[in-house]
Amino acid sequence: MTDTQHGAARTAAAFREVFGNAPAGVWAAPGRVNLIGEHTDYNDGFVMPLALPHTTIAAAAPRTDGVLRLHSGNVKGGIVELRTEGLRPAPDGGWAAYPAGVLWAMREAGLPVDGGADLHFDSVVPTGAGLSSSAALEVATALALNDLYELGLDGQELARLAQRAENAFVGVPCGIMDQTASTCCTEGHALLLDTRDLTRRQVPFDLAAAGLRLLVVDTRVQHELGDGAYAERRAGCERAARALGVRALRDVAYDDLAQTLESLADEAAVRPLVRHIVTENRRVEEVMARLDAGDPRGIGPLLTAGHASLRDDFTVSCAELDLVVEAANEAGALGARMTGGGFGGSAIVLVEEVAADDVGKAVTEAFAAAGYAAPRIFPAVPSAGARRLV
Ligand code: GAF
Repeated sequence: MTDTQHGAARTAAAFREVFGNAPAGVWAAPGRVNLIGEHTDYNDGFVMPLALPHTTIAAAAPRTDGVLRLHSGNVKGGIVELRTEGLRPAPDGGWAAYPAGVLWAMREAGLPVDGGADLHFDSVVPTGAGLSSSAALEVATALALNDLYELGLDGQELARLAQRAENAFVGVPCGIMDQTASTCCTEGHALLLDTRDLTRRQVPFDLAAAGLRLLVVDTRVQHELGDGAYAERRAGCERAARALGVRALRDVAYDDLAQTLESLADEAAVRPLVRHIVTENRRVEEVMARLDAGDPRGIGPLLTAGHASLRDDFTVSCAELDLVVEAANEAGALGARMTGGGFGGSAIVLVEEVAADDVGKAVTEAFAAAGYAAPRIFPAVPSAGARRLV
């Protein structure tokens, strides 16, 4: 039995214990890291995430009485019981707001899910680590309801509903990257997504074959997207787009950047935000070009440049993330950057496979010397997107 099969059996058994009957099915949805293209997804730009092997597993059964019962193996507090008709967006709804929000978004879209469901979740996606545990929980729910109610929605449609749940029900103004990564990534690939028209390209990303490894370094600094700083960056980008008379910052041409920044005389505060988004979209294109040219090592400096831009222009890094990048590069990494929303969470480090242990050790030592708690380090193996297990 594989780990995932074990996980499915365990989650199904837990469902039986909690709800007293067998689930109708078991589904898994992964967390992600983003290779490049950060904070571009709410600017109609480009992103390139890959799914992690870490998943949230949902065991579920349909109901007919309009009740939604939610239970998590990761959270104390027992069963959360709600009425599907009574669901209303409410701040501070706790973990249950994510799955409840998905059912709410489906009802809002006119989908026939009124009967409700019983859902039990088990997750190994680290929470608060910038690895999209929220999206994994939403997508596992969406996939389960899609099958239980035979809705026939595809991965992108489910991702949109999951994003709507997070935006309108949970109250986090995130973009579409994390939910799409969870539904649409495939094993051995990074996913190039144009967040304007949602066209996707699966980009082969076989690091092991190239003798490389991508490390995730979880700083264990808890990141919290709902705390306002993310919304502030998003509002700043939207203000800049309005001031420039473009639909979104994606429409600012890289070659016109200097002129564009100059034209923002009355909005000097948003200049660095514009510079980050425009140069970051360019870096996604350059990473793509290097990978297409069979030069995965060549993406290293682009990752590090992306980090500098997030640190200095977008100001969403923190001391611990900066230290990962600095220590890893000093120890011989090919490149490194924070990944995800920032303000804590995780960084990714591209290394030669033979140097991976030494680089990891150097980062851990640098953390100890700075008086930080030891980071958690593991390889990011490009894995499958959300799927039915049983
Ligand atoms: C978070 C958000 F949820 C994403 O939509 C994206 O904006 C990311 O931060 C930054 O690239 O993960």
